[in-house]
Amino acid sequence: MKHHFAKALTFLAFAGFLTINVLGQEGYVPSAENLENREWFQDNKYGLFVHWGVYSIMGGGGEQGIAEWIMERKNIPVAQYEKLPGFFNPVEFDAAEWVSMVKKAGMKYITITSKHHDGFAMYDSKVSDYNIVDATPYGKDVLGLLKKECDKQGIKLFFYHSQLDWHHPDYYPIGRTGKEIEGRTQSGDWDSYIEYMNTQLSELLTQYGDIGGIWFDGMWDKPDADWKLSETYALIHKLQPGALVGSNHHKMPYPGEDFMMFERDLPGENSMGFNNTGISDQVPLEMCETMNGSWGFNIIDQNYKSVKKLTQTMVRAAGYGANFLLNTGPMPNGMIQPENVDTLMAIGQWLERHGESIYGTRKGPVIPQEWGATTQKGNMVYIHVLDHPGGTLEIAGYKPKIKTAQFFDDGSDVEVKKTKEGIILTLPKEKLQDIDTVVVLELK
Ligand code: FHN
Repeated sequence: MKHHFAKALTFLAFAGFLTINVLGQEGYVPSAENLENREWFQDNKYGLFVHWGVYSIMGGGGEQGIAEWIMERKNIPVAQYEKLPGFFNPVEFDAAEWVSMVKKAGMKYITITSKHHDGFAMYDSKVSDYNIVDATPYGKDVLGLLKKECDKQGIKLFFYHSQLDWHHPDYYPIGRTGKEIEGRTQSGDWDSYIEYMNTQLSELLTQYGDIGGIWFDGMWDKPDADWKLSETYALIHKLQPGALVGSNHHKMPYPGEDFMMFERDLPGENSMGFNNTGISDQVPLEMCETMNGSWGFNIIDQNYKSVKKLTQTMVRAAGYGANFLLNTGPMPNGMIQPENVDTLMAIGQWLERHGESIYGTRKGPVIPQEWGATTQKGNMVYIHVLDHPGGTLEIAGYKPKIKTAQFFDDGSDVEVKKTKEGIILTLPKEKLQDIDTVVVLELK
């Protein structure tokens, strides 16, 4: 049945009735290395998202809600925006410092923008001079420097790569964003754009050794275009069979994608209005979140989420079996915003103490509820009580048999009663922790 359906689609596509543009890499079978990396990914749980580019110089232009989109939001003509690289000189950038901060934060990988929607490459690209090495006074390949340091300190590096491009002349017809930007292309060859993008991806996959994967974004700009995902995904998997491919297209994963991401929403939630597709049970999951309200550097955005809020979001994500990718927008001088460093260090301290209940776990026997979440590793179940006044906590739907139950923090016993619906825990008020009261259950 499936086979006939695929054949019919192929026929329609050849006959010109339909453009097959969303089916991904048909017939994709992940390599053993890829499957291993998916396990690594799920075990390691927590990474740093980095939105850094020439837009950082503008710091959002003094407006909330603007950062890496400033070219679009302020309709900066292409010719004027092209002056920005001339001012980009992040002399304080210190890859070793970034990576050791990441390690102290308890993060295990970094996902950094190799190119955002403005089309500027943050690495040494040979197919366009519109890159950090050729077009800025800084002249150094920050991705290369970061990769070397990541290798040294045992951190994996992923690249965020925007498929949407407000700068490239072959990104034509233009999509639904950036229509008012003066100087954008009036004609162009879409196939050449895809070739350009694939060549940049080949550079990213061959110039820096093994990378963690590619985090795509921007397909939503032209939902009906033929993105030739099959070609792009096959190329990536050929060059680095272990690299994980994911795309922020806000749909269920297409064949050839190795993980699924949720932007500023826990899996299954849809406060942003675009995460309404359900949760894949085929590939690892990841949720990304900002520390304030911006991805890139915004000089006035002081809307910082608390350490408690972010830690609890990470725990809830883990309760869905999802990774947490927490974002920072480095400043134009190359330093991480000090407020972000403080937050990262505080979450790191929590993880240093409670990491056992997060790293190496998968989602637990009960999906996240108002009161908290559960995670599981082998015969250990971790009940994360995040929001509860103390007293009795009924966990409906809990089934596994329990041998011992203890508070993670002081090892004292927890009273557990089995009921028809699940279990009831007794949580004396004095045992409650501000961020997360972890109860460890050893299973029979
Ligand atoms: O437009 C981008 C945005 O700038 C940022 O990169 C986020 C990160 O998930 N994704 C897009 C919006 O969906």
